[in-house]
Amino acid sequence: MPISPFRLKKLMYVFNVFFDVNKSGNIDKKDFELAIERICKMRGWSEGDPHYDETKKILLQVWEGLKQRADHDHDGQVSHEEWCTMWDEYAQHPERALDWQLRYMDFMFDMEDTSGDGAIDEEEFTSVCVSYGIPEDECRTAFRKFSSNGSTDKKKFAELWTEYFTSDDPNAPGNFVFGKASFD
Ligand SMILES: [Ca+2]
Ligand SMILES: [Ca+2]
Repeated sequence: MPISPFRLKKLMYVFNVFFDVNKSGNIDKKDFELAIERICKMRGWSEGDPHYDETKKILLQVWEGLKQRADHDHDGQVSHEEWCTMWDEYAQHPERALDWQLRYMDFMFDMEDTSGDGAIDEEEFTSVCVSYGIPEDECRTAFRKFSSNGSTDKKKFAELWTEYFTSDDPNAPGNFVFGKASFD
């Protein structure tokens, strides 16, 4: 069965906003290098800081994992089609999530939980999403749509994350976990 237009929109949104940092139309190592710089700059971590090294290590592992599973034609880049194929396989068996997918999910949670108290609140979520170029109003609206009680812990985040990549229901709260408030 082909991927529904709705799920395709969600997959391409994450591709464009969170992964293809240099807007080249493909995901490759360069995007991850730029993401490392950008995230560390946002958090105030310079090279030599253990947080910098940790961020770099995790994101390069994410890239290696992504490349291994998605880059079917081995050109060192993950195309739109390769990206969507991989996530469609995930949608069919979310319980068999790949290592890099879980690692990236954890990474996003930790990045958004700036205070480190084990939950993401609206301010934390908004400041990270704004750094990805999403308008502040939209981040806040999205947060309120997926977070029923004003904060989201890691367990809830994992459920929302899975829903984002698997659900065809336009009202599923997980649709909003990447800061987009509507896919109309
Ligand atoms: Ca790119
Ligand atoms: Ca490729």
